[in-house]
Amino acid sequence: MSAQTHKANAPSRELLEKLFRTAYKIRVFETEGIKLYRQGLIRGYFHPYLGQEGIATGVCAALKEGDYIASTHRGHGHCIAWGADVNRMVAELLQKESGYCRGYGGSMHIADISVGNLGANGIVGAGTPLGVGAALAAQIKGSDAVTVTFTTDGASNNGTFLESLNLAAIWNLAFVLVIENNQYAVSTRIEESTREVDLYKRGLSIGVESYQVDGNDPLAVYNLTQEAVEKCRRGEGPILIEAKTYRHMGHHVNDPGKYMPAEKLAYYKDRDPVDRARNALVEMAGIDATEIEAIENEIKQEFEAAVEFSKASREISISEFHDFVAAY
Ligand SMILES: Cc1ncc(C[n+]2csc(CCOP(=O)(O)OP(=O)(O)O)c2C)c(N)n1
Ligand SMILES: [Mg+2]
Repeated sequence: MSAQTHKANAPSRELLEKLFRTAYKIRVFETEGIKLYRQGLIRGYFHPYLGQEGIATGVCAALKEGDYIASTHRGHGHCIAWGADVNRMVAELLQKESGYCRGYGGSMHIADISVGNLGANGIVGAGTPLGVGAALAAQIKGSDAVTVTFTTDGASNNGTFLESLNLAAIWNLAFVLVIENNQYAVSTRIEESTREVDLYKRGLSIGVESYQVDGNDPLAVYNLTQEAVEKCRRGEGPILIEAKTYRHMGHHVNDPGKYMPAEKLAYYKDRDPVDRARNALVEMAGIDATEIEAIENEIKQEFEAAVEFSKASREISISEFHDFVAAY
C-alpha cells in the first residue's frame, strides 16, 4: 500500500473526447455562471470549480450507471461530469421551479437521487459518511455499485473523515474517497492546518490502499480511478485518492483570492486541466482545430439554451416553500 503514479494505456478517441467535452462543459458552466451571478440573477453562494475540472471529469468517466457519487459545496463540476441536465442546473441556480430542487436548494444543494447523485453539500465533510452509507447499502443488497465521495483538504481534518473511512475499511466497502486537495480551506493554506500535506497518507495509517495523482491531468485521474473502481468491484475496497490541484480564483465568487501567491497560481494555470484535456485530444487522437471549435461551440450553445430555458421558467414563491418542508 503506497502512493503510486498511474500507468496509462493508450486511450481511445472516444475517451479523450469525452474527457475534453466534460472538462470544457464545466469550464463554460462556471465561467458563464459567474457572469449570471454578477448580473444579480443568482442569489446565495457560488463556489467555482475553475481549475479543478480534471478531477470530476476523470473520476466520473471511470464510473458506470448504477454507481453513486456524493459531492461538496463546490459541486457543479461533479454534477456535470455525472451527466446532469444543464437546463435543470442553471434553473436551480436561478431559483426556478424547473431546477433540480425546484429552485429551493441553489448552488450547494443540487442532487438527483434517481441517478445516484447523492448531492452537493454545504456541510464540509458531510459527503463522506453519506457515501459510506450508500456503499454499505450496496454491499447489503449484493449490488456491484461503487460509491465515490468527493471531499476536500479542509474536510480531511474533520472527524467524519477518519471515522467514515475506517468503517469503510473494516467492512471492505466498494467506496472511493477522492480528496480534492486544492491546498486551501477558504483562505487558510494547507500548511497552516496540518503538518502532513500529502493527504493520501491518512489512508495508509488505517490500512487503506491510497494514491496521489495530479488532479490537473484528467487522463491520469481517469486511469487511476478506473483501477480503483475495478478493485472495489472485486471486493478490494475502499481506496483513497488524493488529487492535487489549485483553484483559479478565491474561495467563492466574491472572494478576490488576494492571498493566493501569483507565482503558484501561474504554475497551476500553466497546467490547466481543460487545456490538458484539449491537448490530449489533439495530440493523441489527431483531432484538428475545426473539430475542437465545433465541440466548443456546441457546448457554449447548450449553456446559452439553458439560460433561455431557465429565464422562461416560473420563479419559485416563498409561500409554496412550506409545501416542501417536513416537520416530524
Ligand atoms: C462543518 C463545516 N464547518 C465549517 C464550514 C464553513 N466552511 C465553508 S467552506 C469551508 C472550507 C472549505 O475548504 P475545503 O474544505 O478545503 O474545500 P474547498 O473550498 O477548498 O473546495 C469552511 C470551513 C462549513 N460549511 N461546514
Ligand atoms: Mg480546499
